[in-house]
Amino acid sequence: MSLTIESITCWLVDIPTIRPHKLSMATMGCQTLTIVRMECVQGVVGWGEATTIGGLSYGAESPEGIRSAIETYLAPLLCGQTFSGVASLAQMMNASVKGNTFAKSALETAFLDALGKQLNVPVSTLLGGALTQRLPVLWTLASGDTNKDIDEGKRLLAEGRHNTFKLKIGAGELHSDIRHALAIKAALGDGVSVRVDVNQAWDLPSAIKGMALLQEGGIDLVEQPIPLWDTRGLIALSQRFTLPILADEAVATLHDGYGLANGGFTGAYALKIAKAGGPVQALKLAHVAQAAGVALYGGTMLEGTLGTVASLHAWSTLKMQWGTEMFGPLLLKDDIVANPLVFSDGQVTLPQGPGLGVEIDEDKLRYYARK
Ligand code: MUC
Ligand code: MG
Repeated sequence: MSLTIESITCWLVDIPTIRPHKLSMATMGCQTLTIVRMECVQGVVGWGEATTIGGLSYGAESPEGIRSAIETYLAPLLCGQTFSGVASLAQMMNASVKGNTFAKSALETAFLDALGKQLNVPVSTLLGGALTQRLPVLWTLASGDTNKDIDEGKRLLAEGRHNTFKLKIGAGELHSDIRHALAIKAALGDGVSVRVDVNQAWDLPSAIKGMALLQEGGIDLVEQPIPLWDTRGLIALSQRFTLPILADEAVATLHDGYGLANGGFTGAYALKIAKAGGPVQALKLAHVAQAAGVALYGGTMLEGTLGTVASLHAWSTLKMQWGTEMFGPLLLKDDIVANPLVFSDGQVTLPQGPGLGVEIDEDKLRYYARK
């Protein structure tokens, strides 16, 4: 079984968010999905997606840069070539294109979707087989206003949609950010897990102060408190506090995961298909973490349904000690799919059809595509 890639088409799709989403480095009012359509000579079509957050403020690839890398370099490289699977696809992309893992992730996803359709199996089957059909999903409270976040959290708890929350801090002064987090924790109650993501905003002394207060206030997990380059600091923090650390920006590939674990990091890794270069590449990092006894968490770059489902197929093959945050589609006012994901009881259901199991609404794709 193999697939020959005939053509690759790329769109930038801009979709407004349901409310401003405030992170330490940017406030989002819109998300841009870089959508890829991969047509194969065998008659199957695969779809993939890459997203980042806040233009170039979060990561090294912008939506426009992802599209350019695909159209200028990766599509000409891959079109006309035959691949027996993701291993040879990744080998060819990596031999000619350094980095650009977001662009590679969209292409690896599209290839997996096409291969699953050709073989009439879900992508999860290609990745080892799903251990579960429903995965836990938290929600991020990040309106930028403590009372609005409390109201939103209480409403989602009452609706039963989520029972775990992540807060975005780091944009404000340390003590006011801590007050914000602890006020939300106190309002939502003891039975509700509340975590914070600092998105690299603190230096090491601030992180030591902040983590002591967060630990005492009952916060369950602190994500990427210090800059991604400070791996020594992250390891030291992970050994100093009982409050666990989730490494996000600091751990993109299996090599990062190996380095941190080898240096003595305890805690968890946020897996993201975009950071690693695709679902299969993210699973390589997961397996390094498993070998080192580091816990796992299913992370998002706030993808729409396509990227979220691609991630879910990969995460479904793993035991995720810290659950997932695959809520991206719920943050968007609309999407380009005909069959939206089903979220309920703090969980999301993995689509069952061949490939990703996602049907594209091409009218919506045309409507939202950047002209
Ligand atoms: C991040 O750094 O984790 C994930 C959830 C969310 O609200 O933002 C993203 C980015
Ligand atoms: Mg994060």
